[in-house]
Amino acid sequence: MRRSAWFRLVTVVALIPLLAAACGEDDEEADEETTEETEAGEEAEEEAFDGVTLTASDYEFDAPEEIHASTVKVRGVNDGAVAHEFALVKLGDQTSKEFFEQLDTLFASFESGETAPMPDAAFNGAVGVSTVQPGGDPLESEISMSEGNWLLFCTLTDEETEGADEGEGGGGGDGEEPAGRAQEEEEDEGGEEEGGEEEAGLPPHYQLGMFKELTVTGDAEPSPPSGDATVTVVDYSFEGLDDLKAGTQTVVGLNSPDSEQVHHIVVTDFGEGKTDEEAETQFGECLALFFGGGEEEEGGGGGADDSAGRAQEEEEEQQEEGGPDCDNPDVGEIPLVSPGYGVTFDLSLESGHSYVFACFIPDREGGPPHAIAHDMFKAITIA
Ligand SMILES: [Cu+2]
Repeated sequence: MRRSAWFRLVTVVALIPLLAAACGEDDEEADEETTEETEAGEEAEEEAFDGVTLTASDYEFDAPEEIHASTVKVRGVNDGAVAHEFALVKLGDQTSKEFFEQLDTLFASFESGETAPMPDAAFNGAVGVSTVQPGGDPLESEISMSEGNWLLFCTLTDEETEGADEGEGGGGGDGEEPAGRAQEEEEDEGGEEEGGEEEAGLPPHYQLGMFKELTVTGDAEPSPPSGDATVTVVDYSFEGLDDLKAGTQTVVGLNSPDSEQVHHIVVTDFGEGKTDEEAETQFGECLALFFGGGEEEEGGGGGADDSAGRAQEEEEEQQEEGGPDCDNPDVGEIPLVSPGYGVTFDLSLESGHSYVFACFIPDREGGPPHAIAHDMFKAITIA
């Protein structure tokens, strides 16, 4: 599971089954290998890496105080016992305290169903490195930065650690486990609505002091990183998907300087034998299933609860009737990226599979995610 609260921060709880993450066999094997490698050759690896290493532990960051960049190679290393992410924003005029107050307000707003405005700093500059599980393979990425004061922080709670809330976390694709997950999520949501005895008590790691201010020197403007292909997001569409190929590639996720909104990318594998149109239709049906077309009405107490329960019942019914299959693995993601900034991520695509690229971030003033409000999703079928 490689979801992150900073990316997901705007993703309504009910949508989580759609994003059921791919912590499949490949990932697990990779993690195991890495653990061995790490034990064997950690020193050598670190010397070979010519970028900036950001090291997370429970609950703090070790990172250089100063970075010179307009693009910089970063590596996120997790030395902790729980999962961490490496979110970065440019503070600009804000203090970190002001930023975190806005972030607290935003997180609290998900409980009410009325999404608060996005924090101002997210529009000055936002990039990052995804979640790294404890003992997991360090993630490397080339990211855009620009001159100024930046903040490195983690918004995950301890429950984002693999196995913390979902046993083996298989994601192999068979139907049983995702249904169990959906049930869990529903119960969690119910718990929060009714007084929140469980996870409502788990603080995001930045509230435990897991943040660090960094000074970035260099150019005033960010430069795009380079990779094998570039997927450009611009309010509110995806460009460049035709350049993606079967196999593993380094993809630049770039938010166009022409955008006014922040975006992210979540890539979901819709399997074999579909056309782009069929995959998009299925994705749209899943969105409708989870959001019920009534996201504005979900604010009122039991309303969200009922609607989540109803969505799940509908999903089960539809699956029995051959309706949309919404348990599709998430195979790639980039964090929140502000206009003009980019990050690279590794993406492995299979020939014949259809993949849907989507954005779940809301507009600056709040509101539903772009996938809902602006149909910000697009499918590509790999030759
Ligand atoms: Cu978006």
